[in-house]
Amino acid sequence: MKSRRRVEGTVGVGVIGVGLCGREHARRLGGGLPGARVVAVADADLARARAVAETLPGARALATGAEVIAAAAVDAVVVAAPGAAHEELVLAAIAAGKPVFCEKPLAPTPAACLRLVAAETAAGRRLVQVGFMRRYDAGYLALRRAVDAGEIGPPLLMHCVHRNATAPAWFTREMPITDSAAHEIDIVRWLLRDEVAEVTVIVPRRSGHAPADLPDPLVLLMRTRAGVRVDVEVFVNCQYGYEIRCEVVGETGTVSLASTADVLVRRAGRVTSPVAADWRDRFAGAYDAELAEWVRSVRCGRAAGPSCWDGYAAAAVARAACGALESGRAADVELAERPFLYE
Ligand code: ISE
Repeated sequence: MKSRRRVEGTVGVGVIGVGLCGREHARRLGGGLPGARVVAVADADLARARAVAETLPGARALATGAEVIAAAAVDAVVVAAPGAAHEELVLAAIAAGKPVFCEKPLAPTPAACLRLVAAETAAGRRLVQVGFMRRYDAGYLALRRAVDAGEIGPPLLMHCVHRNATAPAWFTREMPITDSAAHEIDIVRWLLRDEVAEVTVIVPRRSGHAPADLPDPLVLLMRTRAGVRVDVEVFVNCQYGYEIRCEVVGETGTVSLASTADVLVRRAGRVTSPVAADWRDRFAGAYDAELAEWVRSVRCGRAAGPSCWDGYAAAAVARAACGALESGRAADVELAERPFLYE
């Protein structure tokens, strides 16, 4: 294994892609997160890159992601461009020996993810952290600790709900799976320390608030290698807000995420509590924690958190689920052999 490259002092970060997600990462890294500062920003829309760079002292807008990766002041890279661009950018960062934080999905197909796994394996050290931020959420962490401690006995079932108020107009037929349920797929693997072996997709009557070509809501039914059954409701046009639920049923009890609202309001004969507007709101603490860990890992030269392999495994399950959506039948999930780097 090759020696690690540490970064002395403040990490100079280059952010590629400053749409919704990238802009949030840039804001966090450029303002207040200790040990990092944003030195370069790129976006397919140069005006947008310039506008974001202006809000970050010391950052400049560059025309392309390749320029960001090559810039001498850039020690590490955030890739938050659209998924189709990830492979090329992450490969370039690996080739330059620069650590990368890559938003999910790691790449659009399992084959593309495997090429990244191969490049990282050839480099001899982990350089990539994938943005599965839920692993840093206080609720999910507590849930995993309870399962690990045997508090509910061996897990048997898992029930998950993933609801968004509305999906963007560009949401494709597969995106409720590849973009939204991708988080639950990762959480199932991480929480149960197991792999998904089979997946089926059930499509109920379509909501009148969903576009005609979007199967919304839908339900993913997964079976893990150990035989745990997982159901995930994905409803990306639920209208009322952003809601995430998760319950693990074990042999002697259950453990679930508690409500994340801070207050209950009693008024005019009702008890109410607020619902998050979207994931930036619901998972704000998780985003802070994942980037803090990334910066720490860059400084000590050892990548941590969700790996390229995790990105690949999630993509493999999502691909099988997309097949199941079209066929209406259960699809097996085949995984490649896991390289030693990810043991
Ligand atoms: C979005 O891309 C995310 O990553 C959010 O966390 C998720 O809840 C949403 O459904 C996705 O579209």
